[in-house]
Amino acid sequence: MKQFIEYSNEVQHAMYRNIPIVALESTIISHGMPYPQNVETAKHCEQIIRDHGCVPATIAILNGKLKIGLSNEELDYLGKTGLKITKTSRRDIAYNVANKIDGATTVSATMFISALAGISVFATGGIGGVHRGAESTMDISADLEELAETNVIVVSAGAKSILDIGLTLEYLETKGVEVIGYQTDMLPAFYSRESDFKVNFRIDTAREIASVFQVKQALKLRGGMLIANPVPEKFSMKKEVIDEAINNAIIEMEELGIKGKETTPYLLGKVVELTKGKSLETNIELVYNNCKVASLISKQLISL
Ligand code: PSU
Ligand code: MN
Repeated sequence: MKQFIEYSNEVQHAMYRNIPIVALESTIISHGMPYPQNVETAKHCEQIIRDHGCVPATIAILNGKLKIGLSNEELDYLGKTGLKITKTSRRDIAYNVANKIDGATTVSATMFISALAGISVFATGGIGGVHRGAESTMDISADLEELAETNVIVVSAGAKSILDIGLTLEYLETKGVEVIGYQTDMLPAFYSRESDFKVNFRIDTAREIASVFQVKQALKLRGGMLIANPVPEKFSMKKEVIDEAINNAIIEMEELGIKGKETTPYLLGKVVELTKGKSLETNIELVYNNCKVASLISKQLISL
């Protein structure tokens, strides 16, 4: 196993010293945001995690290695290469490593690699889920299966309405994944603080989240936990505004015949365009907020 993994010095040091670590994904950099905001956001996420007394571990596949913790140059490379780098979910990992194909890792691949490295907390923006129309397309993100399999806490801002939020929750229920609202009863809808759906459990402190995770591990209840952390009020978008942009983006996507792994990046980009950049600002702020909450949870896990 060791031959495949490469740690940054900062992460390695944190592991020796038992300093809490927070994992970060890299598809959000290459496919989730435009350059240069993607690189600025990635670097600032790392800084927020450090400011909270933790160490960031941004994960990607570079030169045939599963990299845990990236340099600023590597973050620049991912951001500048953008859509040209391979979006890597669980199914792509072995092929990319064997063929030394660089890959930006999605939530599923990042969870898998985090668990290999013994990292239990991961901050992202939004997870993939059951897409609208999945009854006929079967487009269901590998992120959901990963949550069912892999013991990592994922801090997200809920599910966005490019997905079918109701079906996504049903899928997670079937797979035994608990959806926990951090200081909220309602599932946030990514760009806005509320959706029409409730979370399974509301938990108000990082300590209680950490203790539920600890019990889950002690019971050998396999699988991750999804923490839904609403975007701060100040940056929340009006539901009507964002829903209209998403509906229009989906219509254009269908006209263009875009499918499969291109779906999520296309919709995110189109929504930024249709909202004249407002959705990007909200996206960036909600990721920062998730980095903060993930840091609080990671610290509690170490002290329990
Ligand atoms: N949602 C976002 N930004 C992102 C993604 C989702 O707001 O960058 C990325 C994540 O990496 C997620 C992936 O794991 O898209 C899901 O892709 P798919 O729907 O193809 O499984
Ligand atoms: Mn998909």
